[in-house]
Formats: sequence, structure tokens, C-alpha cells
Amino acid sequence: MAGGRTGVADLCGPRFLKPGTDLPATEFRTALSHPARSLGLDCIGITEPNAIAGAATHFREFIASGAHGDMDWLAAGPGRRESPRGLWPDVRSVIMLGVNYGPDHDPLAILKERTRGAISVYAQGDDYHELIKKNLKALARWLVATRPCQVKVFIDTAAVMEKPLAQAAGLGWQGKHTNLVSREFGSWLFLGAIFTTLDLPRDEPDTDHCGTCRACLDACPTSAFSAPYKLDARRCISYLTIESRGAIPREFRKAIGNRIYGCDDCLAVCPWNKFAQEGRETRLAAREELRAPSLAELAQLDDAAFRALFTRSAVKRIGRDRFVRNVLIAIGNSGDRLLAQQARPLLDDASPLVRGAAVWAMSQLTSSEEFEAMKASAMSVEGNESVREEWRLADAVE
Ligand code: B12
Ligand code: SF4
Ligand code: SF4
Repeated sequence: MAGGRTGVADLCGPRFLKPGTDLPATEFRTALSHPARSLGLDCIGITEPNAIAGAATHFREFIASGAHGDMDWLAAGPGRRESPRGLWPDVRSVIMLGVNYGPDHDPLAILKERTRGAISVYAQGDDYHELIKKNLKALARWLVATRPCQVKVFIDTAAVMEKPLAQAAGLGWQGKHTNLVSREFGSWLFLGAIFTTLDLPRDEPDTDHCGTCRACLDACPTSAFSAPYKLDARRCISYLTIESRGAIPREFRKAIGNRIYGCDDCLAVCPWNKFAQEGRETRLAAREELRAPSLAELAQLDDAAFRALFTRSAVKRIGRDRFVRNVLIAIGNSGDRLLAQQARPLLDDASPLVRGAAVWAMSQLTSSEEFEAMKASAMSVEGNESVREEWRLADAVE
């Protein structure tokens, strides 16, 4: 549905059920999938609020082990996240929806282009949160107009365990990489939820089809899986480049390669992607300028240029300093000494986060002699302790 707010009237053509029509629950369920599809929601399933009791145990273990790192918001109010009823006691059915964002290219090809940055597939187009939320709300309005009820709409940011709920609703299964895999769309599905006070017929949960495969576990550049189905987010490049606010720990810097926002490796190697299809929502498709952006250009972004480049993009959420930090790690990994010219001015950046990452980039691209000279002059004025620590720990390459 192109642009603007989709009203109930837009969803009342001859293919759709008219508001107020009284249908048996099973037929109503079928009728619901027509407006969903027309709103760009590619798959739909319904489950009950108590469907994910097992996930709660795993969630508690995940938090207790500290695997969530600095994502304190994930640990907050665990009772709310563990069950939809904990979040909203009146909910009687959970409608799970998936939007296919299958890429039109091999997401791993860019990893060989060391002077360019790899932005994960999900962030190369418009921000899915905004786009899909709008469509979920339109479907929720249709639901309310058709059958009086209360509804709440969620995508990503609320305390909802979307993956286990999607599995319970039959959209796919949580693979060993912990994401939901769909037999129809492979790894490339965004998830969203509508909670409602209506009693709707339930779909059958999907079952695990990973078998003996472990391609995703073996593909992970930072060994972030502590076991199949268990991710230590603190080691995940997606966490390190998007969620983490401080300096990226040294032990992961080389493994990050040229990934400057998120990571798709475990998703991309899944054999179920052979059934994947290109996403049909053009606004989620890769923008030309974000497919293989030049590291040299990205390193020069100031705040205004960063916002302009990433307007309506999820990347904007991390802000210029964290983004340039990531770009500098990629520059350090580029092996291209010419890129030192772009990193060098950032040794004097206003942000200590950027200065620290620039130190590491320069340490990878300059000779010991040059590096020692830069260090002596920087250490005479550097007041930030974490940047001073970067200078102390950096080993310049020959
Ligand atoms: C926090 C978060 C992250 C964190 C942590 C990821 C994680 N796996 O927990 C970080 C920043 C690392 C991250 C990264 C990514 N994310 Co994210 N993330 C979330 C978020 C907000 C919460 C996930 C959560 O609850 N984690 C807590 C853990 C405990 O839950 P879990 O992953 O479901 O863990 C289960 C398994 O570990 C399992 N388990 C544990 N032990 C065992 C043992 C056995 C034997 C078995 C069978 C199972 C099992 O049980 C747990 C509970 O179900 C969701 C949105 C949401 N509200 O759900 C998006 C979400 C999961 N992310 C999403 C995406 C797209 C990504 C990335 C692909 C982005 C990218 N390209 O960089 C990567 C993928 C990394 C990966 N391999 O998971 C999508 C996934 C869509 C899908 N098809 O599944 C979601 C659903 C957002 C959305 N609305 O579409 N993410
Ligand atoms: S997203 Fe990348 S770093 Fe994170 S678990 Fe998957 S392969 Fe590993
Ligand atoms: S790569 Fe293999 S193990 Fe991993 S999710 Fe896909 S099928 Fe499962």
C-alpha cells in the first residue's frame, strides 16, 4: 500500500470482508489474511498467549549468563517479556506477521571488497520499524472495525519474544542461529505482532528443520554461538556494531572485517535460503548508495552529512560517532594504506570514541616509526583515559 495512512475503507474492496460482517471464527481467520497480504505482510499465523513457556526458561538462562551484554532493556521486567500475558493480561490471541526482505544480491559478496563497508541487508533500505508498524496498525484498525475488540501492535522494540511466538504461530522455527527460519522465505523475515482480546483459531506450531546442519554455527566470524540455539550477544558483530556504545573490544576488531552495521553471515549461509524470494516492498530494498559505500567517504561524515545519508534508515539510530567508530575498524582491516589519509584527521575528532578507533585504524595501516611519532604528539595533549589506553595498547604494523 503506497504511502500515507491506510484507512479501513482502503481495505474494504470486493476481496475483503466488510466491517461488521459476522463470520464463523475459522472463516474470519481466512478473511484476515487478505488485508494482511495487501498491506505487504507476507505471512500470518495465530497462537495463544501461553504458547512459549519453554522460551521463558531459556530467556532466564540467557540473562543470568550475562549474554545480553549492555542491553539492560532486554533484562528489564523479565515477567513482561516471558509471556504476552505478562505484558498485557487481557490478550487472548497473538497474531504473528512476517515481512519478507529477501535481498536481490549475495550479501556475502561485499565482504571481499575491503575498501567498502558492508551494511547488513536489513538496514540497506528504509527503516523497517516505521514501515511495518504502519501496516500492522492498519491491519489492527481493520480488525477492530470488523470485530469489536482491543488491540496492541508490536514490532521489535517492545518486550515481546517475537521469534518463539512466530514459531508457535507456525511461521517457521528458531534455527540454530536463533533466528526464525521460514520454509518459504529462508532467513529473511521481519517479525511483528498484533495482540488482541479476540479469541481466534490457533495455527499449528512449526517444528525444527535444522537436522544435522550446522552451517550457521561454523560461519560465525566471532564464534558467538556458545552452543546450537544459544547466542552470546557480547560476541555478535550485530551487537558490537549496533548496540554497543563503547569501544569495540580488541579481540573482535580483526574478525569484524568490513562489517560496519550488523552482520548477515549466519543468516546468509542457511540452506533454507534456496527457497528465499526477493522482498516485494520496494522501500525495504537496498538503496544504491548503501550497497557498497566507500570507507573513504564514510570516514568523512560529520553529523549533518551522516543524518542526510541515513535519512529514513535504521542506521541513523546509532548516531554519527558510533557509526564512524565502525568505519574506522573497517579501515583498519582494509589493508589499504591510502585509507590512513582518511583515518588520520579523526585522531583529533571531538568524540573520544572516534579518536580511540582512529588510533587502532592508524596502528594497522602505518609503520612503527610513523605511529610512534603520532603517539608522542597525541599523548602530550590527550586527556581522555580510554583514548590514552588505545595509544598505549596499539601495536603498529611494519
Ligand atoms: C535483542 C535482539 C538482538 C540481539 C540479541 C540476539 C539474540 N539472538 O538474542 C542482537 C543485537 C545480537 C541481535 C542481532 C540480530 N538481530 Co535481533 N533482535 C533482538 C530482539 C529485540 C530480542 C531478541 C531476544 O528476545 N533475545 C533474547 C534471547 C534469549 O531470545 P532468543 O534469541 O529467542 O533465544 C532463544 C534461543 O536461544 C532458544 N534456546 C536457548 N537454548 C536452547 C536450547 C535448545 C535445545 C533449543 C531448541 C532452543 C534454545 O530459546 C530462546 C528463547 O526462545 C528481537 C525482537 C524481539 N522483540 O523479539 C530482534 C530480532 C530477533 N532481530 C532480528 C534480526 C533481523 C537480527 C539480525 C539478523 C540483524 C543483523 N543482520 O545484524 C541479527 C542476528 C543475530 C543472531 N544470530 O541472532 C529479527 C529476527 C527475525 C527472524 N526471522 O528471526 C528480530 C525478531 C527483530 C524483528 N522484529 O524482526 N538482535
Ligand atoms: S550475526 Fe554474525 S557475528 Fe552475529 S552470530 Fe550471526 S554470524 Fe555471528
Ligand atoms: S544454517 Fe542450518 S543449522 Fe543454521 S538455521 Fe539454517 S538449517 Fe538450521
